[in-house]
Amino acid sequence: MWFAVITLFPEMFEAITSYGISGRAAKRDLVQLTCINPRDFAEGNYRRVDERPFGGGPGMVMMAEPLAKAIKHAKQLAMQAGKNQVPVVYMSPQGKTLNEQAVKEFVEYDGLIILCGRYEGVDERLIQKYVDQEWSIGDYVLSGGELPAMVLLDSVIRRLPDAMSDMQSAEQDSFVDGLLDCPQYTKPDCFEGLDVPEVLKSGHHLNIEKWRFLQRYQRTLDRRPELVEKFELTKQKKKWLKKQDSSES
Ligand code: 4FD
Repeated sequence: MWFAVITLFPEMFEAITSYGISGRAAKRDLVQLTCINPRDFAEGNYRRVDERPFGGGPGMVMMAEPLAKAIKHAKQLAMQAGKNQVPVVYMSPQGKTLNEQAVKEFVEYDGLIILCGRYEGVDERLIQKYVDQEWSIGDYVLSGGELPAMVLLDSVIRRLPDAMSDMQSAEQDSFVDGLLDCPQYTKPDCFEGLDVPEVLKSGHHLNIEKWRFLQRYQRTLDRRPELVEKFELTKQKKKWLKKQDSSES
């Protein structure tokens, strides 16, 4: 998948291109990521990209002109790379909140152009003319759109076909089927007086599957009850839950 990121701080994206699953995907050319610095498209000796807001008030606003030129350049690069479906995505606290379903839908595009704002955001007219989608990573404010862009990139890249080994597998993650993940254990058998649950060492695959499902279901009920309401139970899972209920009382 092809990505262009419009950012005043291109070096930050080495976090994506150099490390972990996303770094490996970039090295294997499953991911092509280009950063475009709007400062390279700014005019004058000082190459300013920010200005004081009309109407006054604190902080600065990113100017439309250098961002428009940067986005046009990104679209040219996308075309040269043979990428047709490449929406412009703006990371902002005013956007729709990202979730696993939205991430799944991003994976279907040929590429993304991701716009990172700094200061108090960008001139609204740039958004009107050039932005296709506005997304947020949650209800809090950061100093720039770069970290949110990296969150989006990581979540999309790990879902690309072949980005993860069969052992890792995005299919198994929390949220993918709507429930939270189960507890995980590894060596040693006993850590500071806490034992690994016996069933996980039994080698009985059906019992392990049952235990893991009941753990996930209980955790989700405790921590995120609103997620359980949307979860569709299979016959097997209904049976497991019923048995548990009757053995408790
Ligand atoms: N919650 C998010 C995105 C960006 C950001 C910015 C307007 C501020 C948080 C546009 C105001 C961008 C988020 C930069 N903070 N800060 O996804």
